Amino acid sequence: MKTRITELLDIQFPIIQGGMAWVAEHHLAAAVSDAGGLGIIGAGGAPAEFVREQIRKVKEVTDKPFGVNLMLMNPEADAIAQVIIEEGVKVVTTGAGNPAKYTEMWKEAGVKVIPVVASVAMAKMMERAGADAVVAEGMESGGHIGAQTTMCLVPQVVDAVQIPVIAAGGIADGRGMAAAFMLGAEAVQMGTRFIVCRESVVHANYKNKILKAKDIDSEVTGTSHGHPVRQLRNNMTREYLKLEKEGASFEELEKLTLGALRKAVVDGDTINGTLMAGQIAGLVKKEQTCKEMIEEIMCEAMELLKGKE
Ligand code: TUI
Repeated sequence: MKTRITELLDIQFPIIQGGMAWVAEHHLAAAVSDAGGLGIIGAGGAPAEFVREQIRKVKEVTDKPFGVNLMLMNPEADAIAQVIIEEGVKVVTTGAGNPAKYTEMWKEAGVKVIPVVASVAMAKMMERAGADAVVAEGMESGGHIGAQTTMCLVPQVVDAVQIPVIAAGGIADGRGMAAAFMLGAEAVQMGTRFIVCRESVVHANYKNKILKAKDIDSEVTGTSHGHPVRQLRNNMTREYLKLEKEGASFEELEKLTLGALRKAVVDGDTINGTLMAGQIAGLVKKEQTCKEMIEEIMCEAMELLKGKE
């Protein structure tokens, strides 16, 4: 399948792996890129030199294009923005903020810039700043989210900008991909389904929570202080939401979540860890290799989209 995104990124399939903090490390990124999608290293809150090592490890095992996601709240964001250039990374996606201050230097270095946006206004601003494409991410997604749904956001962004749009949020199979294409998207970004893939180093306890999740099993914490985060319901979310309801301060709530994503991903602590996942977790029922997953999704989507162009 050819779209402006497959051409822009020189990839076989218009499937991009979300830049999930802790989850999107070098094994996963390399496996997705090797399978013909775009693998992404998620910088999350990691130090710049750690990100450099991750980039080098992907380059050691694959010649295929891959990207880095810069989470803009990372205190080392400036340094990571430089590392991306120094290491010759071809594609950068950004999340949780406005990457305007980096776009010029990335463009000059020939890096393709794809900000994740959660509104039409942000998409237009990113296009003006020189972005090559945008990811329009709905609030069905896991992790840090905006307020619009994928179904409403994607077609409005598609109408508002000339650059190609990648849909994200609530997509985990060929039906979701086909639906996104009907809304005008030219690729999809998926996170939750990739968490459970065989090459993902995420602890088995976390994977099992996703595999067993139902439609209603995610919860959004942090709305009261403007940092909404979607994750699977557990002791941590119950405690967090209770404190939030009682009017706890941002600092108090932060204390509760400090290191909690690592606890979930690395230690498999499903009780007090942060199990970031999208609403689509209820649809994710099996562990597969990235190649099996991508090929299955592509077959389903192509079948549904046949004759639609
Ligand atoms: O960034 C994400 N998802 C994330 S980042 C993350 S790391 C984290 N860890 C612990 C607590 C909180 C975060 C986990 N998940 N998705 C992309 C995304 N970006 N979603 C929404 C946005 C966004 C929101 C507002 C992008 C731009 C924006 O505009 C802000 C501005 O400055 O105008």
